[in-house]
Parts: sequence; C-alpha cells; structure tokens
Amino acid sequence: MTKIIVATGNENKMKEIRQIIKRDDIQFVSLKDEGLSDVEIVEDGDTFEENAIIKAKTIADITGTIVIADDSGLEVDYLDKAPGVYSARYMGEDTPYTVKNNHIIELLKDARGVERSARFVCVIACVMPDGNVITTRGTIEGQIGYEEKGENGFGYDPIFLSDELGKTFAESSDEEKNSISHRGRALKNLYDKLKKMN
Ligand code: ITT
Repeated sequence: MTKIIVATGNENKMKEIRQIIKRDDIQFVSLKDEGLSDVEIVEDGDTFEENAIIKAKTIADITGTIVIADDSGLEVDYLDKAPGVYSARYMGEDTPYTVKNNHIIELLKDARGVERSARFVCVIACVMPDGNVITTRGTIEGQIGYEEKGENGFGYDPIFLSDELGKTFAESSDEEKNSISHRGRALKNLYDKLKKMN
C-alpha cells in the first residue's frame, strides 16, 4: 500500500481526488489525517504550477514521503482570466460562494455568447521522497451561466456551464464531473506519467 499525503485543507478536493484515483494499493491521506493542518503554507506564487509546488514541497520537507498538492481555479476570459490563481481568495477567503458567483454573473451582465467563455484549471504537483518534482495540468472549457444552477460540487461549480456536459458542474453527478474535470484530467496525467517512470 502506497500512502500519499494530499497537501490540502479543502475537503471537497480531497473527496474528488479519492473518487478519481480509486485503487486498493494507494491510500490518500489529508493534512488533517496526518495532524499537519496547522503547518503554515505561504502560497505566494504567481502561477498554478508555482503554488502547487510550494504546497507539496512545504509538506514533503517535513514528512519526507510522497506528497501531492492541487492548485486550481476559474479563469473567466471577460475578466482577463480572473479570479485565476486567486480563486480561493477572490472577494475574501470567507465570503460565501453564492456571493462570489453572483458578483461574477453581475460583472458579465453585458457579455453574450463566446464572451462568456471560461475554464477551470488544475495543476497537481507531486514531490517524490528523493525530492523529484512532477507537475501535470488539466483544463476544462465552459461558459459562465446567467444564474447559479445546481446543488452538487463546491465553489464556482453552480456558474460553470460545461461545454461537454451541457449543464453546470453543480447540476452534474460526481461521476460526470470527475470524468472530464480539470482535476480528473490533471490526476490522470500524473498517473500516466508515474506509470511511464516505473
Ligand atoms: P488548498 O490550497 O488547501 O488545497 P484551496 O481551496 O485554498 O485549498 P486553491 O488555492 O487551489 O485551494 O484554490 C482553488 C479555488 O478554486 C477553490 O477554493 C475554489 O474556489 C476554486 N475551484 C477549484 N476547483 C474547483 C472545482 O472543481 N469546482 C469549483 N470551484 C473550484
């Protein structure tokens, strides 16, 4: 059994990672599971890649084990790719997502058709016990909806209309979202890279 620490405090990411890579020989544990929730991680990178590496390395430096981290966010083209790497901090970390989502809808009130294009981006960084770092990226294209729709998922899911699913991520089942999501794609890319290395 290979234990992999996921350097995240976000329970929703944790749940999706466990759903996406379901293997009897891999156990994903969270910072909370490992008693590492209080470790200070300074996410001061300018890119998803930098922040994912910062998160994974901060924890790997302490544990010396395999650590992965997910840095992700929503890029809205009409807003020059905001909130992007600042997705969690956008309008304040503790602001409810319904407020953030409705603010984005309001900012896009004059945007029509292709002007509403957006994507979710996810970068997974994996730090190996020898210090080797691998990063993979996954993206999923969509549009910003005219209103929040659906109750599943988290964060910006109610306003992200997936081109492929024809509905918001929050209207989709876990299986539907995970099969095409930015996180699903980044993790599958990581899995393929690691398999090739063995
Ligand atoms: P950790 O850094 O502890 O992993 P975080 O939530 O702060 O948790 P990020 O800095 O990577 O993570 O911010 C990502 C934000 O982007 C997240 O809080 C959501 O607002 C948004 N996001 C990422 N993936 C998403 C998804 O699948 N559905 C909806 N929103 C998502």
